[in-house]
Parts: sequence; structure tokens; C-alpha cells
Amino acid sequence: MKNLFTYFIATAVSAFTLNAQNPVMRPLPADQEISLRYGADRLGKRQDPAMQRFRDNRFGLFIHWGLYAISAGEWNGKIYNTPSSFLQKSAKISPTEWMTLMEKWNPEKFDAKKWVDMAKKMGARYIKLVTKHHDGFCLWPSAYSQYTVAQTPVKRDIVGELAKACKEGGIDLHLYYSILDWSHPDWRYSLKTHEDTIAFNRFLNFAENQIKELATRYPTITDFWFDGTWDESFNKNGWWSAHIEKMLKDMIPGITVNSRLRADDYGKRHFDSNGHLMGDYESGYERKLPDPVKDLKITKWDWEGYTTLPENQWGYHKDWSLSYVKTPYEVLERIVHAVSMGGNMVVNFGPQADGDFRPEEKEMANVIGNWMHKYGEAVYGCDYAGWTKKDWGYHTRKGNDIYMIVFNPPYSNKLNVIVPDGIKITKATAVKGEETKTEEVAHNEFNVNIPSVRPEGPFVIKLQIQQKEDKPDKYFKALT
Ligand code: 2OX
Repeated sequence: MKNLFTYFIATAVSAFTLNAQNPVMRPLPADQEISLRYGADRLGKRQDPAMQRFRDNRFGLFIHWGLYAISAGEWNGKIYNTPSSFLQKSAKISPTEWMTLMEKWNPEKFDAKKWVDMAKKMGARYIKLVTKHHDGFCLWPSAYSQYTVAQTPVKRDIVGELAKACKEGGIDLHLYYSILDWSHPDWRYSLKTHEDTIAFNRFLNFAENQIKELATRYPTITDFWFDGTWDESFNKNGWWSAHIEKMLKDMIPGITVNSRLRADDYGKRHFDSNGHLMGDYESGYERKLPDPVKDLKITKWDWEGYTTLPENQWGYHKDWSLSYVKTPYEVLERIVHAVSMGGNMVVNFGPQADGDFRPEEKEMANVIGNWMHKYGEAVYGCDYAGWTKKDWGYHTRKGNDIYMIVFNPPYSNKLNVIVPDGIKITKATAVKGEETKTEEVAHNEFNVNIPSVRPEGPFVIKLQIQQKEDKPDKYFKALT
């Protein structure tokens, strides 16, 4: 018995000292998890103020802007129904020929302050700017590339101007950086030969220099978002992705990094070989959303989703009639859907070559902005509520307040709500409206009346809730 006791103490002490040296903690006994050098460095959500800010922001504006805004989906008189940012591939253009677009780079209407003002009016709490897309053209004067704004007739440092305007406007700036680079001679999709490995190592060194350069030049950024990390060459270099994440965190305290950067010792991406999220938030929900019923496990970690306005158009494309274009309310529903499952949503705009936004995007910004101005309290700082999903819309939660965001009001004018065990609704009030009637209708079930003056478009009702008193319920749970 004594031996067993000593054993427990010794184990506890050694676990403690181990953790003190290395904050990697594992929930499962070591024999059930494999040991990883480049796996998750944390279990569960980050809880520091910078992460809380990332999370509370909830709604961001993605901006894809580059040479593809000039070609705008058209090459030699032919319009391609593919992403305008992939035109170089679709039209089989060589990188050198593609880069002749640099001579035409003329962002005469680019005004960083106007971008920031629009983002803020729209209700976006951060901008995610593409600093370099897959084509390799850099929106900042990188010392490591000949394909940058500095080699264009205009020379303005777009990233620098936006970083300054974001800082002055009090809105966060996240930088997107594509590792995949079609313009770089050392990029490899796979490593078949020793020469490939040597070239790809030079490439990783180049990418590291550029990332370090961005973090040094623009230290006010709060997030780095990596893309183009899905190829075999990259997956074989998980060590590098762990190194880059650590480097950025040393350089910019509090910075957040997306899971798409990361690969572990075995090339497993986003989630390591033990199933733990790498990076600070999952970035896999691109042009899709988790199912509100089947995918609830996602509420256990931070995540960010992404939506385009036309289907799969990120950069400016001159012809928006080639695919369905989402309406402002459909975009709003995606934002709310994400927040209701504990995630953020980033809506993508692709500015014109001149640096102004197309009329459809300006209209989108207006409608979403007006809605957020009225109902944003149900979005910012809100989280998964844990209440049953109903067809009329979504629940979000902030502290003790539960929000109902109604997208599909039923003809009955009654919104049926299933409350968690032991909870009762004490008051329901339309946000920017009046109190509305609620009625307990069955065990753990209430009907909330739609406000008599029904707002145009999606609207919000705020619920006050209380623990039920310790007396028999009006309705009893069925015995089966
Ligand atoms: C998908 C399949 C094959 C090759 C590339 C892709 N891809 C590229 N998927 N996403 C992207 C980029 N991520 C978005 C945020 C955009 O930048 C898009 O170009």
C-alpha cells in the first residue's frame, strides 16, 4: 500500500516538473497517444485576452487583391468561369507572362482609410488582407522578390498603408500569406529527388524570410493566415510549420495563427496524429459550414469560416453572371450560423484593379452594416448557446442572455423554443423593439411570439432566462 502511495506521489511530482519545463499537456495516458515533436502545443481553447479578442470580433472582411484584378477573369478575349486568381492556371499563362500585368498595376482609387471606413460601417471587426496569393505578387515591397508593388509604376506599399489605416481606425488587421508560390523556381509540389529536397529547403528559407519581413514591417497585425499548404512537399516538413508558428508568437505577442499552416511529424494537417488542433483556430470551413446538428463537436475549439459572394470567386472577376451570387441576407445567415456554433465568419470582397469596390460589394456592405448596427449585440462577443436548433433560425449566447436570430419565421407567428433542463424563459424582447409574449407549452418547451410589428428581414429576440424554482413543473416529462 505504501509503495503504491509513493508511486502516485512520484508520478504526480514528475508530471508537474515535466509540465513546468514543457507546457505540452496530454489528456490521455501516454500509451494511448503517440509522441509528437511537431503536434499540438496546447489542448483546448486559448484563453488569453488576444485570443478572446479574436473570438469576440466574430465577423471579418477578407480582401483578395492582386494582379488578377487587372485580368479580371479574361485572357486574350476569352472569359474563364474559374476563380480569377487561378486564371494563370486556367489560361495556361507562364509566370513571366503573368507578371507583365505588373506594368498595368495602377491602384489610383486605393484609399486605405476608405477601406477601413467601409469595413467598419459594414460591421466587420477585422480585415484579412491577401499580401501574396499563389501567383507570388507581393502587395508590400519585399526584399526577397522581384514581383512586388515596388517594381510597378506606382510603387505604393499597400500592406503598409492598410496597416496604418487599420491602426488609426481601431480595427484588427490579419495577414494572409500563400506558401504555395507559382512564381518561385524552388517551389515543388512533391519531393521526388534529392535536388527537389534541396530546392524546397531553399524555398522554405525564402518563405520564412518573407514571413519574418511581414511581421517585422507590420508589427501591429494581430493574426497570420496561411494558405497553399496542402501539397506533399509541405506535409513532409511539419517541423517548419511548427517553427514558423513559434517564430511569429515570439515576434508578435498574442498573435493568432490558423490551423492551415500546420502539419505534424507525420504530415497530418490541421489536427495532429492524436486528434488535437494545431494552431489557434481551425480554418477548414472554406465555402462551407458545419452542420448545426451533426457537427456540434466543433463548438469545443475555435474556428473561422469563409464565404465568397459568387461561388468560388475571391479576386475581382468582370462577369458575375457566371454563377449564383449570394444575397446580403444569405451572407448574414452564414455569419450568424458560424457564431451560433462558436465560430467566426469572414466575408470575401475582391476590389477592382483601381482599388475601389464594385457596386455589388458596396451594396452588400451597406445592407450588412445596417443589420449589424441594429442587431450586432447578438453577434459580437457571442458564442454557442447549447440550445436545440430550430428551423426558424439560430441561437447565440452572451453571458446569461440568449438571442434568437430569426431567418425563417413560421406562419403561426409562434417561435417554438426547446429550453435546456431546469431553465425557464422569463422575458422575451425584440431587439430594437418591444417585449413579446412567451408561453410555456410543454415540458422544456416555450412559444415566443413574433413581435406584432414584424421587422423586414432577419430579426432578433433577446431572452431572459432563470433557473426553475424547485417545485413541480407545470408540464411533466414523459415516462417511457
Ligand atoms: C483548392 C483545390 C485545388 C487547388 C487549390 C485550391 N484552393 C485554393 N482552395 N482554396 C484556395 C484558396 N483559399 C482561399 C482563401 C482563396 O485564397 C483560394 O484561392
